[in-house]
Amino acid sequence: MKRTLFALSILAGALTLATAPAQIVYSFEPEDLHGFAGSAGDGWQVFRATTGVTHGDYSMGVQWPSTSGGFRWLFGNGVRDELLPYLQVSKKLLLDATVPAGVSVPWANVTFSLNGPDPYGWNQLIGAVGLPRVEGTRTILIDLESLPLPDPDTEWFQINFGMNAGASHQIYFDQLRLYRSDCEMVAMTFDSDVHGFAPDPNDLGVTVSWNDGKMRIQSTGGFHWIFNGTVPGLAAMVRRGALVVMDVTVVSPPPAGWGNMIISINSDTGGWGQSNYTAEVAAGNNTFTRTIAIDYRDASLPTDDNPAYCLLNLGINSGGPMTIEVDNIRIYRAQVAGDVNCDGCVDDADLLTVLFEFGSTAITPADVNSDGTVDDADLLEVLFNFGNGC
Ligand SMILES: [Ca+2]
Ligand SMILES: [Ca+2]
Ligand SMILES: [Ca+2]
Repeated sequence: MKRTLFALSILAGALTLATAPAQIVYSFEPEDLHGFAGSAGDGWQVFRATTGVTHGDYSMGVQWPSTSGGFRWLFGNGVRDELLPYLQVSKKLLLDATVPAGVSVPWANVTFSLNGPDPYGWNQLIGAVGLPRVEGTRTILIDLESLPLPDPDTEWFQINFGMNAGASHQIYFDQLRLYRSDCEMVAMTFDSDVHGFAPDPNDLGVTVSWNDGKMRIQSTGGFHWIFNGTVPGLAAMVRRGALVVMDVTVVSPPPAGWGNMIISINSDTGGWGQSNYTAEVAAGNNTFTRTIAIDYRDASLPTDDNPAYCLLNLGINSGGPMTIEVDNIRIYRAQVAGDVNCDGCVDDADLLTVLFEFGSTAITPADVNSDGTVDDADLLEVLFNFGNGC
């Protein structure tokens, strides 16, 4: 086996380097943008763009009417096999969303619907996912676990984006892809305590308690920091990650129907590292559990793996009293080119995975360049990046 790998490494000079992770659902490369472009009108624009590209050559730009915010559905093209086989692998997706320089809005979010012929019909997500409000690229997590899938032989099947913002906004989407649990680094499980999380002692508007394996947060409404969650190794994890991911249950929804969360990572070497991304938590009168992610790539982080302290702070905000439970906080690893198994290091294990799946046309991370086939090009990309992150 080693000899085969060595022989292949000779071909590495011929490699055209691609940095895409596998398992991409939509890259917004084709002219028709998977159908979304047809949904424009009334001042809304949907267009192929070169801003905010994170895979390939193009992204999909969405522009609200120049003088207003508001809500609009953008409908997908209904090509079953562009979407359904992916959701059969994972009903959690990631999507890159970019706000260009000079654009900002008070709030922005997106909800989703899966749609097919009756009796499957219209299956809409409860609640929404926060979109970036200010300049920068953020990865959002779309948790569709609560939605059913249609029969595999359904005639058509589409994903629809319900766009909403508090003022005229501009967003560029790229690289809708499968969320991979392989990329999670487990940080806090709340099996026996709340990992140090507590409100400011002077803040009487919120309480934090351990409740049967979860952290329960009861707020009287408004904004509150929950400070100082930590575990050994947290600094090393956040330095290798890009998203804080957690399961949030709305136990008692706020009467005003909205609740959200921000984070700050605090360390002696990185200072107060507050992210500007806002995750939507509550939605209407609904009680439900879903996985949220908060992209912290803009936050200042500890400068080494062993600072004197590294803390995670949660800032929750709601329109009136709200009780939520938080569980299973993990850090989603940032992509390392060529790292097939997403353990952060490109080594023999990644090469072997590609070799074992050589020739496969399945949806698999072994298809490193995401072109639909596991072949020489994928092996070469692993070889070219061999040793990265180790
Ligand atoms: Ca693209
Ligand atoms: Ca690896
Ligand atoms: Ca490939």
